[in-house]
Amino acid sequence: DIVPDGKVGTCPNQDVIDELNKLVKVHRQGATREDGFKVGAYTRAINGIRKLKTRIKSSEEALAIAGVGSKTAQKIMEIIETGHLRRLDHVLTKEIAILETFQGIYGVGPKVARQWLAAGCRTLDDIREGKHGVKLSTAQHTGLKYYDDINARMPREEAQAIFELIKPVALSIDPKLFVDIMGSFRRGKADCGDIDILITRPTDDGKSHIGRRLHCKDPRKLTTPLGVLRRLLKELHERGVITEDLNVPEDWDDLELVYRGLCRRDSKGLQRRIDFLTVPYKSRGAALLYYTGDDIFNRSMRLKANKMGYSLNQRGLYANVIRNPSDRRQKFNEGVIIASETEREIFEKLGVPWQEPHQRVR
Ligand code: DCP
Ligand code: MG
Ligand code: MN
Repeated sequence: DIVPDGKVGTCPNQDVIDELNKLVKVHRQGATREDGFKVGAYTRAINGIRKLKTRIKSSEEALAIAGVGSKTAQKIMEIIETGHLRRLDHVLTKEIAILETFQGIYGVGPKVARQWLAAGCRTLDDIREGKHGVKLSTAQHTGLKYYDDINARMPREEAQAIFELIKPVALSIDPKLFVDIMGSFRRGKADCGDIDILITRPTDDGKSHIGRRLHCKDPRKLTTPLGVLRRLLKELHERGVITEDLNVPEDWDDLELVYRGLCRRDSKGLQRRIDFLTVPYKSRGAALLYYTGDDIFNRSMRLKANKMGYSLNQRGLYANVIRNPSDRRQKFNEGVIIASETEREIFEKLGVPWQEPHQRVR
């Protein structure tokens, strides 16, 4: 959930956007539910302001912007009139920067970062040296070790080259696999934060990527002894393509698995983040849609689904979902799947015109 920096063209209210973006950063480090709401509110306001062709002149004008309520309108006018927000003078921007630095460690979220700050840690060296009683998980330790590598984005050519080391190995395990790159790569971005690989397999011959005949719990009937993902990871480790595990599935005996790790192109390459996802063949459309993103596009598709009384996730589009009237986020049942095999079906059922992956950005 990155706030767009709006570098496209010249925006007549760029100063307002810049100040509100600082507020988003501040509240992103906040601990309360209220902070979460504010991140959402200011992000929506920023998206509304970005669409304006003229300078905001009055609070009425500010209030008329989609996503702007009375409190945000007040802030907008303060920026228009004084050039900045006084509130930002009182927040400790240095502490915000420290929290952001800590969260650059893989496996560290806002909560842990705040704990470390409260304990007295200020730098990555403090963390590295285990000052103030800091203890790292194995994944966090690896995250810290490769901090700079992991926080650098890679050119898409490198993502492509690494994928080309992986795909043939996967197909040599089972030629019927579907293996492809999702995420920012599929959206055509010039650089990628990580490599997201989706794996599934048609079940027309009664087999799946678990490596065993469907509905058969007998290990002697395994077609690939370790299951496709496990065997693939083992081979990629042996070839030095995968270098470190970060998050490994607990139970491999599932069609739906998530693996997170590090990989590299060759011994001179940087350590890059890589995610593998396996899904049941029936869910492939919904999984493609979800893992292609981007996250803001996904949010708007989910919102559209909810407004139509449906529910959308990486498994499918569901109808007849009964929600708690006083808390719409709470579902009383799962509903029935009405689309999941292709992305197009899901767009159609939602009444959203087809968008190519590269168009799926906020
Ligand atoms: N996703 C999502 N919501 C999240 C995280 C992920 O909808 N909170 C979906 C949309 C993303 C996809 O999963 O596009 C892959 O997640 P990444 O974090 O790898 O994001 P991207 O690949 O889009 O960007 P990056 O280049 O930073 O990896
Ligand atoms: Mg990605
Ligand atoms: Mn990813």
